Amino acid sequence: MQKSEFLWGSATASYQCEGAWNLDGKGVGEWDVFSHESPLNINGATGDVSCDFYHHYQEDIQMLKAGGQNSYRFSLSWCRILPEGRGRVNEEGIAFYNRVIDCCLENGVVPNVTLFHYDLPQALAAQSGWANREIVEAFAEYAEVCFKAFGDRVKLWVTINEPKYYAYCSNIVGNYPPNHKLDFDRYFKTLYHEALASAKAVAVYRKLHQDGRIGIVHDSSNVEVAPQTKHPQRIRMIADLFYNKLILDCAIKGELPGALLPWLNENGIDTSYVRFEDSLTLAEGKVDFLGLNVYNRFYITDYSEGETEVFHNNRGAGSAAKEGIRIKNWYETTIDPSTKRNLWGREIYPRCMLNTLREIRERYGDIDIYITENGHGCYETPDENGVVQDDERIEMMQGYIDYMFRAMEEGCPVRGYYAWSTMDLYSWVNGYEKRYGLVRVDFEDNCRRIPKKSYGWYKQLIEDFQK
Ligand code: BGP
Repeated sequence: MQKSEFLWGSATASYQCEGAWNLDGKGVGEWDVFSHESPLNINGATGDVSCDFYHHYQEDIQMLKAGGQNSYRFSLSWCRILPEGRGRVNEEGIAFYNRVIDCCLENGVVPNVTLFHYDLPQALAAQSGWANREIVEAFAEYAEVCFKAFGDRVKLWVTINEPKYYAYCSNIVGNYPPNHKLDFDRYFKTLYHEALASAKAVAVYRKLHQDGRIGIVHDSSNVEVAPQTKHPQRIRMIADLFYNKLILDCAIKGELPGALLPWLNENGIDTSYVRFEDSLTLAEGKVDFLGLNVYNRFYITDYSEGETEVFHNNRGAGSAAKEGIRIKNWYETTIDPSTKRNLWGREIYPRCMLNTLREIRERYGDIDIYITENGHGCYETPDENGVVQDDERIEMMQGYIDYMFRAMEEGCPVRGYYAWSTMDLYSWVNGYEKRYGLVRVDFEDNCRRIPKKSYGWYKQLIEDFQK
């Protein structure tokens, strides 16, 4: 691969940035209902307006280009395109994404488009969402509408963003809709249906012969076992099955991990929905590439006594809540005293970039990889000139990127890197105080955009790489 072919970009997701939640025929999404009505929306923030990408997309794409970036990763809102989740197509939704895609191409920016990034149409959520097998067909239909509408210009597709993290927050932590807590049956069922839906969409894409590439995005969940753990191999195997293997084996190898069903049965977890013919669906739906969102690792140790519990901090600095999980007879996440954490309790661990890339290569061979997200969330105050001097973000991202370069030197086929996020936007349940953007958004002043120090740093890094 030529250096000039490497994709350097940044990423957003529809619900987190578009706003325009009820404009131009958009249907209602699960997150609209949650953010408007649920007492579990603890920060009270919604994506109703967010940074109003719907009306600022030209400015955002031009700014991305001016920052030296040659690709933009974004997602489509399922209910903007199919307001009821299935059936009727909203032509105004199609027209909006046509404008966004054309604007990318006019600016020499490669669109990297995700079909599903957490925002399920409410009509489908009301029928048990991802826990209902019907979703698999519904997703394949939606994918076909998108491929036919945009596939002449979009050549890089992602089926689902972070199937695992979405299933985890919706069914184990309970902070994402539909807010089930510690529901292991529903967690695995959701993941299984996501794996099948992704495979079906890949098969639809191949059938249409559109001459592009299609992948899936996994939130990299590299497992490391703490010293003094009594059963390191056993708990590593369990944590890998829990976090990684279902999605990765299905998407890359086209099959369920061999150990999965016996292990679920042994643990009394429902598998009655698994059908023999699904193995054919998975075999026909292998991806062309893997996207990895790289933020942290899972640092674990034994846990045999005490109850199963989960902790999450969606309030940041104002909260004493921890981050982690304890699963009886499996393992618990623990703290490595030598590393730092952000104010939401997440470990900052740049080396997980290298460890993840090595592990994927060892397990799955030379599948092409895009780092589809990497970034740093923090509270920010602009200086007297209105500019955010986000040295902390720069230092952190540089650390992860250096480890990415090291993996590439070892031969790991990384094809692109996307910063999370293009500009400040809604952070799921955390609201707007936790900022990730390379560009600041002044939510109090008509969503005015002001590049941060990291925007210039990223531009320079890209230029240096391309020399
Ligand atoms: C990833 C999601 C993104 C984004 C990011 C930061 O898991 O794909 O949508 O939100 O994490 O997460 P948060 O905003 O919760 O800090």
